[in-house]
Amino acid sequence: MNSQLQTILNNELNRQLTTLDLIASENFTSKAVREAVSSVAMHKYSEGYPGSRYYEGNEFIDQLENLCIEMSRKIFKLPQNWGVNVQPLAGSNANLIVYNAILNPGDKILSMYLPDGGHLSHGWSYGAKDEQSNFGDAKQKMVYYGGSRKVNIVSKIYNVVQYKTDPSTNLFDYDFIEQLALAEKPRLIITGGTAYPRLINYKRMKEIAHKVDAYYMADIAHEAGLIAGEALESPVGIADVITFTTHKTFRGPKGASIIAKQEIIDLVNKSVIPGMQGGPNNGTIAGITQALFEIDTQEFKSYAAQIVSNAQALAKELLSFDFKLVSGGTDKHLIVIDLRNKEIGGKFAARALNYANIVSNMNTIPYETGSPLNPSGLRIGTPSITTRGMKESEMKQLAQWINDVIAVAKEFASLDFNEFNEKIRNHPAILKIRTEVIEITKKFPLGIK
Ligand code: DSN
Repeated sequence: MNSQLQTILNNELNRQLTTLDLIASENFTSKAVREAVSSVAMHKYSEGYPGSRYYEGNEFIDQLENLCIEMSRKIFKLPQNWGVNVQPLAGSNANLIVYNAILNPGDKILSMYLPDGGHLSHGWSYGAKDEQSNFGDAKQKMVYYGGSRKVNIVSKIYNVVQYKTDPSTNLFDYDFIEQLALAEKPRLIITGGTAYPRLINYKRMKEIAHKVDAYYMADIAHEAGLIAGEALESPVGIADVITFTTHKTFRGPKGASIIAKQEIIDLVNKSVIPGMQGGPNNGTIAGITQALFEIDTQEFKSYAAQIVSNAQALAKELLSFDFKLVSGGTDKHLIVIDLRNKEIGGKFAARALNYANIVSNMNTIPYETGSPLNPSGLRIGTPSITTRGMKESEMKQLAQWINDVIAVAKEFASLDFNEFNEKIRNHPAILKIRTEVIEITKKFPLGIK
């Protein structure tokens, strides 16, 4: 390998080995998954589907894709009349593929408000509001009609209205979502996203969608591994269509899949090719297949349950340090900390933690008063540290470090960000924690060298 490239990759490997990854959407794969991804499968073009390809030489790639589909069916316990498409290149593509399959341009989508934990690919625009709500004052603030700046392609193509969480609980208000759906009559209702720490009532959402003759799509990108590992309830058999990525709790390579009733999968298949993609990444499909075999073990079920136990233990410890958590805690793998009582923004907190080798990301919180580039929240999650083998007792130590880093960082939180970096980067208290974190990473190694 080119030495310059090799150096970059070695440095990244060293970073991964010596830091604690709390980014809720990241994980570490097995050697077998990485070998499958980088296998000769990546060389092959296979536009089309098994048995019906545009290129010759796909007899083994057909077997590969069929195996991936078969394992997906097994893992997600798909009913006979449901199908799978394993070709989407990423989660955002998977969502767009579904919209392209079942909607027409201009159709209305009702999805979760992005700053509350939705996702860009569920539609996002901002700027001057171009519509007004007909709801009374109490509920007015729980609807978002978007703005004139259509920053995501989904908002350019479709008419997107968003529901917010209840301002007092940060939970979904299903009665309100129903009221909104009845008023707006969307063609598609979406749940899921990046930062909602609580369970979603899939049955209720389906009832709401079907009351207004809309499709219901559950985007389970974050929860797919927890659902596959039977730690959380599954929307299979409830939602009309389900999209997910394969690299978060699922612990596979970066990729995505769509599962749905067969009549929707027939439309999805056309939406993938010729609609939106060319040849699938067959290396990725090989990696997803290996990940599915790993999920099909008792060990993975224990792993999925441990992710949730760890997140709940970490939440409990953080509460004891007077951290405010969005919705008060978590039912799954992620926690959103509202830092306002700690007098430090998410950008500053995340950077200070990074200097202590604890990697997280700044995040908006419901009813955000900051900005997306300096929001009031910090999102953390337990999939990666659980892959390292950490358990509840390590969560106590982790909460202590987070508290100590933030206590130091808040002293400098009113400085300009560059000055803040200078003060924090080599602050003795941060260096001490960094040394301790490096020690614990040795005790819980990744085994990915
Ligand atoms: N980047 C993903 C996440 O962090 O949740 C969403 O796209």
